[in-house]
Amino acid sequence: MRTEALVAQIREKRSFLCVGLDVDMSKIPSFLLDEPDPIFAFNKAIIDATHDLAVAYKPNIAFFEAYGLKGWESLKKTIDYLNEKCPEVFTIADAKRGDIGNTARMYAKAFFEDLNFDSVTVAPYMGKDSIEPFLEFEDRHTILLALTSNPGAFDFQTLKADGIEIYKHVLKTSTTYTNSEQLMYVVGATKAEYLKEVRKIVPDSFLLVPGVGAQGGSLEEVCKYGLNDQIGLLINSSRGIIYAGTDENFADVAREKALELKLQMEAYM
Ligand code: NUP
Repeated sequence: MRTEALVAQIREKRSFLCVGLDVDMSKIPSFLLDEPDPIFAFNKAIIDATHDLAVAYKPNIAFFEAYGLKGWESLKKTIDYLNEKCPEVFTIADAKRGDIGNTARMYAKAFFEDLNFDSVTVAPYMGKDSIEPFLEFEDRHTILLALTSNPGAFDFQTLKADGIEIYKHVLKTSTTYTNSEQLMYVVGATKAEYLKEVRKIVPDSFLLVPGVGAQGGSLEEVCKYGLNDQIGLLINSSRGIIYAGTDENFADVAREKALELKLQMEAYM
């Protein structure tokens, strides 16, 4: 998907909500466990209930890999369903890959060609030759981890090298890569005040912002510092939406939570 199409969808839906599909079998309503594919049944119900409110969906690959071959099949069914049922939404494989060039190219093929995701998250630690193979794929986006939402982000990402923080090096250096216009960046909602600095380096880039809801990040703060004139934000909530309800009406409750966030976003647009 091209960035223009994403921006058009945001303006039409008046939302920049990303719903995270982090399916944990121990947390889904128990009646779904009788389904032949409980993970897909859960995702389908969440997608059906929220796709007019959300502009992006982000399955976290760990939650599928944890269930082996069956989990991978559920992932394939989920992305196929998204691409067929709501082709306008932006899809994110939250896989946090990163490896030497020829291996990176295989990761890119897996997520862009085989599974047909619009984007994939990539860890920048291994540098240019581990990232550029993802950028070779036209109309796909590569979402680099810049400043993550977890406490451990301060172990390395905010340390200084040559006088500036490592996350700033990630932002600055990556803008010199071939096809860097296809880059987006992860900045955690729990680090909203850093968005001022982030926007000085990448004023126009889209940012994927996880960490509102269960991790305690503030939507208001993120919007205050992160919005740009193309909106430029995809704000993710996973547990706060998908596990808000626990019984037969879980999808309706998920919709209510998604609507709450969407209405707040609309007010900031
Ligand atoms: O910095 C990051 N923080 C984060 O939580 C980068 C991420 N990709 N994530 C992911 O976003 C995390 O792995 C999970 O899939 C989602 C946040 O979920 P929740 O806290 O809204 O439940």
